[in-house]
Amino acid sequence: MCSGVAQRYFWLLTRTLCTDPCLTRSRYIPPCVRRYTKVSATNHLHRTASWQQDNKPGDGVPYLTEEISPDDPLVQRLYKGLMEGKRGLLAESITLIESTHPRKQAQAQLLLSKVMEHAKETAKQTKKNITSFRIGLTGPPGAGKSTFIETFGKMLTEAGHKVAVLAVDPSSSRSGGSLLGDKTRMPELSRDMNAYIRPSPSSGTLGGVTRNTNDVIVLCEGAGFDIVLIETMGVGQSEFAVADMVDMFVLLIPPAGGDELQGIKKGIVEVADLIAVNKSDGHLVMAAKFIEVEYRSAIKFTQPKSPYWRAKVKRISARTKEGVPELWQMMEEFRDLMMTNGELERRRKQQLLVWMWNYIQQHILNVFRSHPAVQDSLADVEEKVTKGTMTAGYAADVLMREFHKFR
Ligand SMILES: Nc1nc2c(ncn2[C@@H]2O[C@H](COP(=O)(O)OP(=O)(O)OP(=O)(O)O)[C@@H](O)[C@H]2O)c(=O)[nH]1
Ligand SMILES: [Mg+2]
Repeated sequence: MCSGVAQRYFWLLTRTLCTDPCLTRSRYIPPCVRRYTKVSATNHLHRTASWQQDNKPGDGVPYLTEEISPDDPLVQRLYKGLMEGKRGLLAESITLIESTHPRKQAQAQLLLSKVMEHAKETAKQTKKNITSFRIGLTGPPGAGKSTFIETFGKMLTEAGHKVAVLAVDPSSSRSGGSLLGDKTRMPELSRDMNAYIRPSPSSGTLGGVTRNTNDVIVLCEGAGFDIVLIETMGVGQSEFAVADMVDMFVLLIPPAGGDELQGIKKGIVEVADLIAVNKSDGHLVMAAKFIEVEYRSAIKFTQPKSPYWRAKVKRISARTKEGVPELWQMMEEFRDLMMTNGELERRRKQQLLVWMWNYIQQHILNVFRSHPAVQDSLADVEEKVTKGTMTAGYAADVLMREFHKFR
């Protein structure tokens, strides 16, 4: 969430960058700037000018400058594989959209547009605008998310669904990923032909959620996966980002209170449509009941996200499977209700706009942060802010001024 100050400067920055040649495709760097490089006496000015030259028009959206044929052989092959629901080709397609190579990005955009076109056609024929169900799952480390996905996923594939699991892990960019541990906790599901488990991407933004996660969902659905589960750990900001890309958001908590649940942010309870209290088995049943009551009363004070649905709390055991079918019934009830009153479609449309602005915000911030003039002053300004010798607002002014001076 942006603070007021950050929003103010983001707006200023947006205005600035709208006239920035780096972001305007038709305007290249004026010759005066290039000449400036030659005559510049200081290293700083030289770096500023070369930064502008390096960031040629179209940067950040390189595929806009790449031309590929509409029947590009790679795209044709992947598209055919996706339509046939081949998991290997789905994995290859996801790798393609995660690539930062300009040509591959162009191919990825073509592939995505073909998949989306096909989805539109299917919607027209079946008269159903939404044929998939996107579920976000979050919970603190050790809550039993992997165990739950194994139980839940198997139950769904046995009922004839095709389930895709996308892991979004804020720690993956630092630790190299927790996929190995997760896959061993989902031994049956990872062998299931009707399930596809995608590890967390190695480079993360927004706390592990890459800008591609949205596109990955589209690909999974294109390959016939009608249930897409997106798992994230209840730390960082990733769960809020995930909540903006799913139809339903589920919070899984262990039967523990106080200190053990400190990792869960209060805000998550507010965005959850369903709270599952896991491990309600054996000697933990009493503790689970206690937590269930506690959360039921806590959600009474939260503002419902939708006029049609109030968050619910359900005790389950991912280990014994108890309560899991009933939890699925609640999810189906939610989906049907939201579908009938058109809220699901409205949410999805709204989410696309949220993501478009997320991309823009990220890109613009990157441009600002990587600017040499900003980088030169950053350490000093940050130190002053933390020491209390400069206010945050004034510090932002200083950095903005530096940016304006040499842009
Ligand atoms: N008694 C009981 N234990 C469970 C249940 N579900 C998971 N566990 C245990 O809780 C521990 C953590 O389970 P995981 O499924 O790995 O939890 P996680 O949320 O995926 O953990 P991270 O990936 O580390 O965030 C394991 O030892 C599981 O066996 C359950 O329903 N009942
Ligand atoms: Mg796990």
